[in-house]
Amino acid sequence: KQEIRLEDYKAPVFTIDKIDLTFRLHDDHAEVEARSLFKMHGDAGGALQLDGGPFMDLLALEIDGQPVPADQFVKSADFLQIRAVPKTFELGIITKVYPKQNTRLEGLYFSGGNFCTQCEAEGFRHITYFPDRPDVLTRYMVRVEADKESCPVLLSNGNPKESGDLENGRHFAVWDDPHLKPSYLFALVAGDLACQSDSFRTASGRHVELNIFVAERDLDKCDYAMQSLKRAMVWDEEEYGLEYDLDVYNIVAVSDFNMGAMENKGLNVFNTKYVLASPETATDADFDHVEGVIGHEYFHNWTGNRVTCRDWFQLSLKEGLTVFRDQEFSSDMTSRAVKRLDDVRVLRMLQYPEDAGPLAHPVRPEKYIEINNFYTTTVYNKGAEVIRMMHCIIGPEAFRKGMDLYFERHDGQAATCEDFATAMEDASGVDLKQFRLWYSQAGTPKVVVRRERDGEDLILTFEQSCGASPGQALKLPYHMPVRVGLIGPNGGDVKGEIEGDGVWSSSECVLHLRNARQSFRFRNVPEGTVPSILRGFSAPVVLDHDLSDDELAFLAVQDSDAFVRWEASQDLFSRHLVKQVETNGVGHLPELLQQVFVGHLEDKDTDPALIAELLALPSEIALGQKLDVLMPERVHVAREALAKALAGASSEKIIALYHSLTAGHGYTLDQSAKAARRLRNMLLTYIALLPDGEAIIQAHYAQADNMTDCMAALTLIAHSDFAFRDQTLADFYSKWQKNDLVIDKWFAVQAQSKRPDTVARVRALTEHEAFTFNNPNRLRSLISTYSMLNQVRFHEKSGEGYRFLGEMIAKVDEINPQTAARLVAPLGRWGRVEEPRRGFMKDALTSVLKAPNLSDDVRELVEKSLA
Ligand code: B3K
Ligand code: ZN
Repeated sequence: KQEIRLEDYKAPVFTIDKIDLTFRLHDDHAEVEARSLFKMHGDAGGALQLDGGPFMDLLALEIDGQPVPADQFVKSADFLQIRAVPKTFELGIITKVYPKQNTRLEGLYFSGGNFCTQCEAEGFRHITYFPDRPDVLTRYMVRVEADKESCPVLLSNGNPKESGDLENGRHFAVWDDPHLKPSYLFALVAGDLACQSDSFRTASGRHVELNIFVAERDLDKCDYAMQSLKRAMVWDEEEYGLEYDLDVYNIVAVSDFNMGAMENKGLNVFNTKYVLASPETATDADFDHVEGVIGHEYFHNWTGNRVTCRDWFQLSLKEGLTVFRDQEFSSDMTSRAVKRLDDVRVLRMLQYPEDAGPLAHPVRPEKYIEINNFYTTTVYNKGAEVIRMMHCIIGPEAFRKGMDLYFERHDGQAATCEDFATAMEDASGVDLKQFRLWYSQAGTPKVVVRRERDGEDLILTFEQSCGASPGQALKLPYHMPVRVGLIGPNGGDVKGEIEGDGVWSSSECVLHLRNARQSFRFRNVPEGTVPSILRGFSAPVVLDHDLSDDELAFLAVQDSDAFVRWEASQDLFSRHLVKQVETNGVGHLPELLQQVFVGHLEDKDTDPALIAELLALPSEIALGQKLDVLMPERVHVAREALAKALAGASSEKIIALYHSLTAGHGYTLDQSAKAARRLRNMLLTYIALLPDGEAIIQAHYAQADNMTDCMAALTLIAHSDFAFRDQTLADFYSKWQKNDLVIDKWFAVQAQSKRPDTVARVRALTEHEAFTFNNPNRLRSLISTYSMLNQVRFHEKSGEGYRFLGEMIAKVDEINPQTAARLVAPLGRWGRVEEPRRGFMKDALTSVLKAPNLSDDVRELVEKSLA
């Protein structure tokens, strides 16, 4: 497959006024008739090339009702070219496809007894021949015909127009989407689905029918998704003045799905994981994810659908922006401070390694071989940080004006990241020329800040740099917003006076860092004041500061900014742990760490959910990132030792707080009940390290009346040597074996276990009766959890973890290339480890390349990972 380049972009030479699609669905195949009205512009030379795929048959090809003679067109595995077409014409195509044989889950496929589609990014070309690119927008009218008994529900985009019975027990439905859309937003669903309905009245009075379609047995698990949808609809009206624009909003949950969900116009298709939730089967984190993803897909209706992308290089235009919108929505629905920590943690755990490794690419990539490989954490999560920085730089009011201007200019169009930045610039009057480097340069910038006293003044000097990444040796300095506060000697924000580029609000200021080296002078700063730097994680960078341990301990307790408070605690723990790892020591527990830890335990004024995070030690992955060479075993041992020492030193306080949170807490989904569970389950991780921990964990498991508490205990049990370990896992399995999403958790806890036998157990689990290579959720729950989240057990010195992953990639690739490609990244991190691990990782990659019929998806990532 050929590399596609941003610089080669050419606008289409035609428009399509409308397309009429008829789907005749049958048990073992589907026939698709497409009639499109083409208008050619200028002199295109008379030829027309359409995208296609290798898995469909062409049954008929007509222009204005006349068959196109065989010598007048060429068909290959991925396109159809008609030699000469008139200026305007109706193109008629009939194709035949095989949904039940489609294990790639792209195009039209069959999942859990239902037909469904996935067209982003390039799935529509596997349904019919079409210019399958996001800048070709047209009007869709879709007729679906199927057997009435097996497929009572027939859905497509837009509004329902007509339906009725046909001969032979068949029936049909016609759907009309009045909004122009690109082919990637097309969707069809047909099957035997139950439905939960509700309704919504928009601010301007439009009545919208809301439906969530699921398997009959899951009908009792849709409430939270429905409530989340209505909350998202209200939020977008209030925050952005954006209303829904059709008469119906349909959501369908399917169990075999390559990603989280898909924002098809008026017909979102969701992974069941992000729709189904009940207290017995879903954790609090699952509920939050349902709300976030429901919001995300809903917000795409404007940022993605009404304004779409000109080409796939602009993917972050819709994804970065929509992630930013869903993060803000969740912040408003839950706790802003804790949500920010969760998002920063995800960014550092997933995006930073990507940005530092062989697969690094800019938020707006410049070339790709397989576009599905670019639905990355860089495009999504770093893309959201880019939007967040613009929001910080120009301020919330100008940002809202910029959004209005963006919709005013580009509604109904396919736009670019440049268009978005220009709208923000025009609305705010702020020059974002230098800021645009965030779109084009890859890599995580490093910012070093040093302090200096000059009489009464404090001077902060910042130095920014960014290491080389593939194809980009040298980087220019970024424009980054650095939120800074000053914490006075007695705690509390000090209002400062600043010289140069930065304005104080009540308690802080935003410094605009633009140069490689830049100083800021703060006037009349009292002795003993500690700067609070990068509040709210205002720029996605790695920060290096010169604060002492005592100053970190001070900020960990006193800072009014939750992010800096948390970060100071984490830094304090990390400093100690990195020293332990580097010296291979398991030293005593430093007094200061214990004091800070106890301070958090005794803090009665802070949200318990935030306390839980303040008490958490940095993850093994986060610690690994702080080392020049990853030493996975030492990291694991040092972290366990510190946790054990902290637990031991405060055991009574921990157990008392744990029990105080148990009392009087019936299960609810209120923020306060969720926060209490979060803290209580964090305390349980320390209790697990105490001599009498076993009994408490066993009781916690036995008494759990919800999945959050149940999983908290089961995770610890899966790590342990407790005598009841195997029996508990077996009981859990038999209790939940009919619930796929819960069984995914059962696989995941075992994949996360730090026990030395984990790699062998994970391998054995691939032979388990409940394991299947055909379901992406199941693959991720076992294989991705193991290879991405279990650092110490994946990096077994024997190389067994790497070999296992290599074998799995090759095996999954035969079934589902997109999902196989998503397993590759951990093997590309060989630059972080020493021999013999390094060689074993490269061997595993090389062995994947030897697989027969390797997909372009996997090949692209493996080759880049080896480079
Ligand atoms: N836009 C889809 C992602 C499609 C991925 C195709 N490989 C989901 C989302 O971001 O909302
Ligand atoms: Zn999205």
